Amino acid sequence: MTTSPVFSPNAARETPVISDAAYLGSLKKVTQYYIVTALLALLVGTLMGPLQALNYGGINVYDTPILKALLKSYYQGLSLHGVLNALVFTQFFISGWMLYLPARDLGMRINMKFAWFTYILMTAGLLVAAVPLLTNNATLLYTFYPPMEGSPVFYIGAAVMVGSSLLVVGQVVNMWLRWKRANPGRVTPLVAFMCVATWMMWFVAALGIVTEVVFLLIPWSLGWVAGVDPLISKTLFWWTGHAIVYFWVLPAYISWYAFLPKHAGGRIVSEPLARLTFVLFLLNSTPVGLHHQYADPNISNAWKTVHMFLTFLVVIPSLLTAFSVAASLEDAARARGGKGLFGWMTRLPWGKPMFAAPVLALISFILGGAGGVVNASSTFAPVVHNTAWIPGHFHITVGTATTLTFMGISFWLIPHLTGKRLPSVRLASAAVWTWFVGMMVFALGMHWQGLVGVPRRALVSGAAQNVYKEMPIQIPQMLTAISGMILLVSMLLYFYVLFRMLLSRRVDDGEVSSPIPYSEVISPASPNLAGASALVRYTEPLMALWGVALLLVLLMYGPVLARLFANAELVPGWRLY
Ligand code: HAS
Ligand code: CU1
Repeated sequence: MTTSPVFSPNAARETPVISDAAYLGSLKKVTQYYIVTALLALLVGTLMGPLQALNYGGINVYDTPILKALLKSYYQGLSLHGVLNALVFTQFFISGWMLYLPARDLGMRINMKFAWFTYILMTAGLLVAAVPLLTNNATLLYTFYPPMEGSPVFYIGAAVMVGSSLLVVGQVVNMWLRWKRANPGRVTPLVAFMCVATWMMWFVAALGIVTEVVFLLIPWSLGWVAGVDPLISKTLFWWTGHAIVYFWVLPAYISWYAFLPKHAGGRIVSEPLARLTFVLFLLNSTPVGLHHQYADPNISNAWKTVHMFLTFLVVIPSLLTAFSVAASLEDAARARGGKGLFGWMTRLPWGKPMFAAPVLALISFILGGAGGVVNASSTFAPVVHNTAWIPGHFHITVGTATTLTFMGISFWLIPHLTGKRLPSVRLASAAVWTWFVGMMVFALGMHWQGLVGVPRRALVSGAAQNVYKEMPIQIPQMLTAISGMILLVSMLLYFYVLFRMLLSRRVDDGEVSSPIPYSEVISPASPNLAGASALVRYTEPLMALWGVALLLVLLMYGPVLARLFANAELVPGWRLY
């Protein structure tokens, strides 16, 4: 007698097989190009990091002869650091990650010519923007607020780079719609669902910055119009600028929900809940940007307050994630015999870098998220706004929650894509733990200095800055300087492991030796809409939800921008560098 395997809805998803080896190879190659370009940007960007940390440690290295030859100023170093890490590293990594995942999850063919074209266009935009950045013609920091003016080449390159990401949106949404047509009545698999929702959110978010750069900054920097209204530009910037932080962190959420349970040895708690989280982010990520502008004139307090409450609402999907991912971890630990209220945590595989990286990232995000709620509260905001507290906040959100998770992903994704092997688990682990410790110490030093009143984006270590010598900041300054050195060690370890891996010999095709780490599920979504719960049915129509997201942001920004346009005042540009 033979028994056929029983299909279990709780089983881990099997990646649909792609039999066309040439196509699969090309898909993997383009993904690898995105990821490696991203990591090269991270390498250059993070090299600048210790310089900024030393500045906030009271040590001015920008005056040393070597740096003077390479960088014109502290501000050029800071601009490179911010643009390369926050804008370039993230966008390239995410474009590769969230193109590859849905293509594999849905088993759909994508047009590889278009995929390569998009990669090349994005890279061309980056290279064009890099020229003025490196030659001190776009020392504008990563927010490039006008009336500070840079070379038009910078704005054009940046527009091409960001615009290319919208082509990826088109390609992924198109692939999903084709899958829907081929599979009527089916529920979109979770990973693809999360990717599509994130790309849709990014499209709604990107409209602000694209409008700003294409219609305001490029014509102005080319001298076609007399001036620019700084407040309109800044408002369009933060339309995108808040939601971009979710564009950076949701790809990490995807790995926390879908893959971390597997690394831990546990299960996804609930697919319907994960879908709800992503729909809440799709709807609510963008209409909150005024929490960056509490101090700005000509925006009414009423609208600032509305955006504040909407910000508090967008915390909810992060809290859902916190509870659900913590439950996955507890499930894993108890399955390995973990006991007690907290004792189970000792049973988690802390020595495994693919596990430790995302979990340490999550731990840092508890503090980063709590700090975010402080920033968003209009009563606290005046205390922390524009102080060193803010870089403290974003180094434990994008700098750790996102970056450390992406490092962890690279330890399995690069072997998966290239068929090579992670050369050293110990060194990879050391990189992960030192990144976590370095960032926690950095965040402590910077939050502390911010509370004392040290401003952000200032050459506080400069010889003329005597005022800081009087402040009680010796201890946090010391912590900040030390953290920069810990992070330098971490970076060297990480890139050593990465390059050794990339330069090693290919062993196989990576499909079996390093598969996509799908996890088992405790509470799965039914594969068919007919049998699915209400939560699954209401979250499935992403096209309609996309429309609602767009409408919401128009409602929450329309009146604010209308008033700004009615009072527009064009001012000429400045070059302060
Ligand atoms: Fe923020 C400024 C508010 C999240 C990044 N933010 C910034 C800037 C950046 C940034 C780059 O309201 C600087 C911009 C500039 O240059 O001016 N932020 C928030 C709020 C959230 C938030 C309310 N931020 C992020 C994320 C970022 C990011 C995510 C990047 C990825 N932020 C602000 C505000 C400002 C701001 C103001 C302007 C400040 C000013 O004055 O200029 C929320 O989304 C946070 C919600 C998150 C949580 C945490 C949930 C915890 C989780 C972890 C669970 C842990 C587990 C591990 C499961 C509530 C999910 C357990 C472990 C075991 C071992 C068991
Ligand atoms: Cu924000």
